[in-house]
This record gives sequence, C-alpha cells and structure tokens, in this order.
Amino acid sequence: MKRFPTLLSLAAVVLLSLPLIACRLLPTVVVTATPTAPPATPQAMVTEATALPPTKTSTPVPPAETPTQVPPTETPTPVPTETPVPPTPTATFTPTPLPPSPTPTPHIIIPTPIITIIPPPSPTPTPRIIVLPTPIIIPMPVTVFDFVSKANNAYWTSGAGNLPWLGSDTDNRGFARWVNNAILEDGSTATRVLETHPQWVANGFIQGAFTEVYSSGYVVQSSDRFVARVGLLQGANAGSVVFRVMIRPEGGPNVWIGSVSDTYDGSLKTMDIPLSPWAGKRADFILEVDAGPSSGQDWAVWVDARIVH
Ligand SMILES: [Ca+2]
Repeated sequence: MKRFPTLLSLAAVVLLSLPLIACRLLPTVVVTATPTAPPATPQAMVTEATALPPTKTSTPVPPAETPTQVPPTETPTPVPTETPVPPTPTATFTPTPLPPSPTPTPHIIIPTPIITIIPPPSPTPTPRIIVLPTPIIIPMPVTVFDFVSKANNAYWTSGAGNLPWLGSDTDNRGFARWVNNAILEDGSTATRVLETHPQWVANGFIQGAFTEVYSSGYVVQSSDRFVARVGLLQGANAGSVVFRVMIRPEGGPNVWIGSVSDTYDGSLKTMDIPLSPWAGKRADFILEVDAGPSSGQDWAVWVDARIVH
C-alpha cells in the first residue's frame, strides 16, 4: 500500500510538469485556472486513503503556476561610433632627376711654380722708415788762410819799431805770441790763440803784416770773407782795445775793411767782412790792435782769424 501513493506522487509531478513544459514552448500563454480545492497533504491523503477507498476522480489540480515575469528587456546602450580619422597623407618622395652630367672638359694642367718663402730671422726687428726733413745744405766754408797758425810768418811792428816773433809778455814795445789753452774773458778755453799786445803807451798799437797771403798767389774770390772772433784773456779787467783789419790789394789802395771794440765785458766779438769788392785781385792783410787811452791789461787775443771761401 505504500508504493501506490508514491506512484501517485510521480504521476502528479508529471501532470504538473506538463503545463510548465507547455509554457516553455508557449511563453506568452498565461494560465489563469484557479484550484477548486486546497491540495491535500500526503499525510491527509494517507489518512483519507485509510478511511476512504481511493478514487480516480479525485486527481488533485496542480497549483497554478505563477506567471513568470519576463525580465524587462535591457535597453542597449548605444555604442558611440568612433569618428574615422582620415588617413594621414604620407609624404611621397619624388626623386629629383639629376642633371645630365656635362660633357667633361679637357683639363689643361699648368704647372704651379714653387714659391719658397724664406722667413725673416726672428731677432731682427722690423725696419722703420724714418722720414727725415729735407736737409738744408750749408756748405762748410773752406779756410783759405789761417792768420793764427801763420802768425809766425807775419811782420810785427809797433810804435817802437820791428818786433820779434814770439815776443815776451814783459816787452813794453808790445809783443805778439801764441797762447795755448788760453782761458778767455767769457770763461771758455781755446786751444791756441794769437795774443797781440800794443805798445805800453797811450794810443799805442801793434801791427802784423801777413805778406804770405800775397806771396802764396792767393786771388780774392767773390765769395771770400774775412772772419774772426776776438776778445780779452781772462783777468784783463782794465783792458780795452780796438781790433782792426786792413786789405792791401794789388795796385791799391789800402783799406781798413773792419774794426771792432772790446772791453772786459765777458763776451767775445766777431768780425765777418766780405771781400767781394776785391774779387780777382791779389792782396795781403794787416791785423792791428789799438790801445786807446790806456794800454793797461790790453791782453788782446785773436781766437780765430781766417779768410774763408
Ligand atoms: Ca785799452
């Protein structure tokens, strides 16, 4: 008796499953059947079966299946369509056609000269170009006759008559002599001077006739001059004299051509006398010193006396 309820249960399950299967096949059919009686529990059925004989008409109605709710259809999210990126144009390399190669020109090979550069020696400084001013050419005068160095050949006289050459500084007739390394009134020293002291009297004088100029054959040139520097020796404080020069040209007359006075003033005097008036003539000269009112300390000297050309 226990197997029978089990078979019934299986049959009930199959019956109940049929609508479900039908619903699967027909999803839109909704079953609205309402059960007429509540299902009996197996225990009750067992109890009823015990009390009443089972009938085949009392087939329990399977419970209505709760309609299956169809899940809402999910709205598909629109997928943004990607904007197509235009393809980047690819740089295309177009090869530049090469110019046609020129016709090769025949080369003329000229041999290059070999230049050897000789470096200057380093220690030698760069030479400078010094521009000098235009020189002023002053012709040095040529000495035609030197009265100082030829004084020994002159004829010396004074108011007392002829005087010896290389007189003595103690001769009161006057005297003529050379003085070497003479210290002059201006403090300078001359290698050799001609001292001519007049006679030791007031207005005394001394003369030297340089006839050698004439006897040497000298002829005056137009550019000749007589030049001299005269003065007193150092210490001749009371000295005061006059230097004079005479030309004695051929055929005369004799002429005093120059004179210069000097006192002990610390400076020498100069004479520069042109001889052009006697150009072309032979001549000689006389040098004279006058004492003036006093002959005291008339230590008169010719530092330089020359005819220059
Ligand atoms: Ca004097």
